[in-house]
Amino acid sequence: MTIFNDRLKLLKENFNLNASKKNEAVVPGNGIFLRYKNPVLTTEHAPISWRYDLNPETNPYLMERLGINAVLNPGAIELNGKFYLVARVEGHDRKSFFAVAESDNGIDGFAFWDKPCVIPETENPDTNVYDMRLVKHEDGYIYGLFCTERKDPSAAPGDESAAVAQCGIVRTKDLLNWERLPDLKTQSAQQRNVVLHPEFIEGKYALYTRPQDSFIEAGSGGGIGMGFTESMDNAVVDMEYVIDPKTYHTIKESKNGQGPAPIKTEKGWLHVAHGVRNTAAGLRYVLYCFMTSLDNPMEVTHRPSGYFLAPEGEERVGDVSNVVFSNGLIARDDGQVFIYYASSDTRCHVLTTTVEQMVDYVVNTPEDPLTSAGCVSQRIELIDKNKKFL
Ligand code: M1P
Repeated sequence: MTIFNDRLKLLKENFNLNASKKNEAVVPGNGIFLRYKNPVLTTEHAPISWRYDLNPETNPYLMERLGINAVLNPGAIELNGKFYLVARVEGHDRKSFFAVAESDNGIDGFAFWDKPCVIPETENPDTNVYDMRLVKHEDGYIYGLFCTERKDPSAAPGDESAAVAQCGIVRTKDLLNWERLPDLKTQSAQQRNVVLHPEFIEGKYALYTRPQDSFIEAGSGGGIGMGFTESMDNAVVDMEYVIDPKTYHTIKESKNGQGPAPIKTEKGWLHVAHGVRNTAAGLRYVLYCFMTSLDNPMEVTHRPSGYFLAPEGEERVGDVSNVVFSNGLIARDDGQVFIYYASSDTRCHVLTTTVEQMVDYVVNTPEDPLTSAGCVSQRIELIDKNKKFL
């Protein structure tokens, strides 16, 4: 009994210590956003009751029975002044599930609700679900679009890793009760990173998609697409129009994907997305931004060059190293912006900024000239303009 009691005391102390950790902005930052010292949500935030059998008779050593491997890629939403994340929680068993965590200030104090979300299944059960994008649509529902993964039925015998990724859809009013709708139907073999645009466009629901040929590779597909559906009760996109293609010798040369739903600003729809390139050390995921027109959300109006955020320091290491990925963002009425991102598929962080700063960054940062010579001229032009200020 003493092993059990001693361990339980230590586990509770550690949990409470982690839960009460205050966060701090890392100053001076880059003028675009502030990073924070601590991640906002990690495996350490998973309640003890999710991981341990707390009955001393059946678990005298107080062993961890159902471990949590990672807490990553959270969708985000503000409701009644509170910050909610719907995180992807991955068990030691490699399966992910969704769980809601809430905080009063969005930068620390995130606590998981008592139990993970119960997401109903369709007649074709999901093997794995992940990366939910939450959107308050003007139709009055909160939609959660996520990736549903199932074994590829055409996998060769012995191939136990080939999978088909498609877009699963749920809706809710309270993040507690989730109504499952049929999966999105598109012409693409694989779909990940599907995001609902928050407003109707010409009376239709608009979706950002990512047509892709195979599970990992974009292949001849790729790019951020846009498609339209009459209804979300049986969502069908017949045509996907690529609005932001992957591009040779850039941070999105292998593939890219829409992050959270875009923010509506006076200058246009402001997007945060991820771009991927391949290296000798594997894929490198960074975040980048772009803006689309308010009149025509399929038209990209601004493309600041390079990345907005790349993994730094300990963010560079984890289950899938050299990755930052974002599918959650909260833009408050007072102009403050909280961008949630995960590093290396392992833990969740926050960046804070404002709509004003983001718009300035996107509108006034020059575009990538796409060649070394072009980049040199661009930099010399900046240096020359700066001379009178030195
Ligand atoms: O491992 C990095 C990311 O890989 C996938 O993103 P994409 O579809 O753009 O390749 C997703 O599995 C994502 O969850 C993961 O973070």
